[in-house]
Amino acid sequence: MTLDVAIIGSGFGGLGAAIRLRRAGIDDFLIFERAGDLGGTWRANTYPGCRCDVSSNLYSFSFAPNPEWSNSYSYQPEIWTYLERVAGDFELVERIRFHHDVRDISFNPMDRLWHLTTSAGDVQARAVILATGGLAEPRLPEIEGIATFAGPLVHTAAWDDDVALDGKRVGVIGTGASAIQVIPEIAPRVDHLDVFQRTPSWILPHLGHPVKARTKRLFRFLPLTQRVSRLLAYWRRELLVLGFVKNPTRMKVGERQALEFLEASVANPILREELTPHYRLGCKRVLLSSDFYPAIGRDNVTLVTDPIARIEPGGVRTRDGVLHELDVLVCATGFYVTDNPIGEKVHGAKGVALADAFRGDLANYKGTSFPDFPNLFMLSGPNTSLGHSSIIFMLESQLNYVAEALCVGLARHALVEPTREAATAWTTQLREKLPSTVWGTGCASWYLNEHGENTTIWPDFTFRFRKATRHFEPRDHLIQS
Ligand code: N01
Repeated sequence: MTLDVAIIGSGFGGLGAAIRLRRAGIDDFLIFERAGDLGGTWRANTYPGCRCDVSSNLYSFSFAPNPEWSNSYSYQPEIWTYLERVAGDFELVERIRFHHDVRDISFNPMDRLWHLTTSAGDVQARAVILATGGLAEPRLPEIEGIATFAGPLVHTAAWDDDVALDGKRVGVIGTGASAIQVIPEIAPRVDHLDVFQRTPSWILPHLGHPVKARTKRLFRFLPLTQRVSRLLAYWRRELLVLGFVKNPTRMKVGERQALEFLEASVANPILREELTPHYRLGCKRVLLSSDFYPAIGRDNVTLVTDPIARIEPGGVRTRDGVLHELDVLVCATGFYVTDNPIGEKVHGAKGVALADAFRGDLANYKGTSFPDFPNLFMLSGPNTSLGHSSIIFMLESQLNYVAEALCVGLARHALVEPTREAATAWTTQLREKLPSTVWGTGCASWYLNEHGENTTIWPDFTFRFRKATRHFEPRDHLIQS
């Protein structure tokens, strides 16, 4: 089978790509999905409390508003349902090949096709859109003895509802975005909860609230009002760039707010000190939660700040020699981001692995395409994630460029790839800019690659990225017919 376009992944990126291709008149595509259902990260992350920290009106496709959001910041089940509805409305379900785990994607210069090896057969395509997402591969911590733990061990992104927590001694490793959502949900159910914190997070109160019936009615009957609400949310978030990027010392305003919130939430001064971050707000992702601090203050919850020495069959032993005895261990320890395994599976015209793009050794063009990877486009590619706003805005921006590039390539039976000069210019200007941003102020975060370079975050206003990707620039590309 030879397709015009193979799309890998059926989350926001893959579905958005399919819709954008159709709008551009490209209809010979299939979506390959390793799981048995669509939705990507919003299908996979089913841990209790999973919720988006960008408001619902902004965290949705611009072309598919949802007047029925029940909360101003949606929980995972509703976002997943939204994606299923979008896939149905745009007649995409029949284009998805479920249980197709893509194991290799290699370009063959002889037939000028991409050859895909999947768990359910091989496919060729003239073009490939990687929509596998940045937060797709759960990372278990590399802690000595982790495999010896005798009880159930679950990662938040591979939650197992069958693991009993009620009345058990449970440990959670991590205090990042997933941890601060799951901890308040499970703390009242368990006998005792040990929270293993390596680095405290900056936390601000969550502003989410149920959406009133009359607001939903308004959005339904006057769709413009929902667009205005989205626009306001968008611009409020763009203002954050003034601190994140332009002048990180401005983040002190947010730090004061967060410290006041901590002080109001946690009475015990020792616990408060343990929860106080000592790096610039924004350097790691800023978290929103109104129930994490109260959960940590519960009688059946212990914040463990002594570093973990190893994991043993009976629990977690910290460096002070204490064994924290556990029945269940929850790892809220994040994802392989800069070292996303998909990069090792994709090989371009010269046999080089795409993973090199993330290691910083290969220049990229607008976070989306790469020299020597003809007709291959990556959504959520290098430096297209956000610390301050909605990734959906970035995906839709990338797709404007991808759709125009594919129209040129497919119409002329041509191979399209960025020139080395254009890719180098793009990558260099970002590298020069990033060290002076908040993400370069000296904390360890998952935004940084193994060399300490930020290959994850877009360091500017998102409307600048929208402008940069609005059109395909022929002079920046090699077009080989
Ligand atoms: O992962 P994380 P996450 N020993 O990498 C700790 C999105 N998301 O799944 O900070 C001990 O943030 C690690 O400690 P440290 C969002 O983009 C969004 O929580 O490295 N601890 C940290 O505390 C988010 O940023 C939402 O010192 C270890 C935690 O584990 C991204 O997903 C909700 C350790 C990992 O935190 C990832 O979030 C959920 C070790 N060996 C996720 N290894 C919302 O929209 C790691 N840790 C709200």
